[in-house]
Amino acid sequence: MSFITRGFSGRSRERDERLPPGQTLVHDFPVLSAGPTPEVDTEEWEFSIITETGGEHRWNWDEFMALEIEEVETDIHCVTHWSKLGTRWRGVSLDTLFADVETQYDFVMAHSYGGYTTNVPLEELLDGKAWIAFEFDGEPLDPEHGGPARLIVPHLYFWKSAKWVRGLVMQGDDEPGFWEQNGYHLHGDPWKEERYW
Ligand SMILES: Nc1nc2c(c(=O)[nH]1)N[C@H]1C(S)=C(S)[C@@H](COP(=O)(O)O)O[C@H]1N2
Ligand SMILES: [Mo]
Repeated sequence: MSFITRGFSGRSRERDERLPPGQTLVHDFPVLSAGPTPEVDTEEWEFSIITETGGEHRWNWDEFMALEIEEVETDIHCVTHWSKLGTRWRGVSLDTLFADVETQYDFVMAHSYGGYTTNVPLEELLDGKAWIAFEFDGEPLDPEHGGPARLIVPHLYFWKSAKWVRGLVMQGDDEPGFWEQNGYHLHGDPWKEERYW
């Protein structure tokens, strides 16, 4: 892999171009959790995708680790106005996970250990736009940041990136998840400032 980090030490104009409107750069990694950190060890961890026919695709930790693993370098943007540039992750692409999934439904509800949910259109998860990540910055993902594994959907506000993710359920309608029921935008594009509704 290459270690070219754009932005950090780059010219400030490039940095500014990577910051969506209303965002401020941080260099630490804030923790934002709506509740306590669930304890999930990899022995009991499972991840599933459930379709409208009840069809279920399920992976335990070992099966998951046997999938194609990708390195991802990306900027992340929280609706509370912080952004972090050039974050490095390892994980499995949603394209890989959806390869054998047959569904007519266009929406996904992500479910986490601990009960958190968030809704995302399926097309926002495919074509190299989302991963289930288990490493951050070369280390196993910290429990407080969603370890053992979390969803990352970096082109949407970071509340869509469900920590401690345990599964995705296909949905016919774009029903609101946890924060969306509490006033956050259904979609959450940081470049359009889709913060609240
Ligand atoms: N399960 C779960 N996932 C979650 C949250 C949460 O409270 N629970 N918070 C969301 C919000 S609002 C943000 S900004 C990011 C924060 O991730 P971090 O704590 O790793 O910075 O996780 C998102 N995913
Ligand atoms: Mo957030």
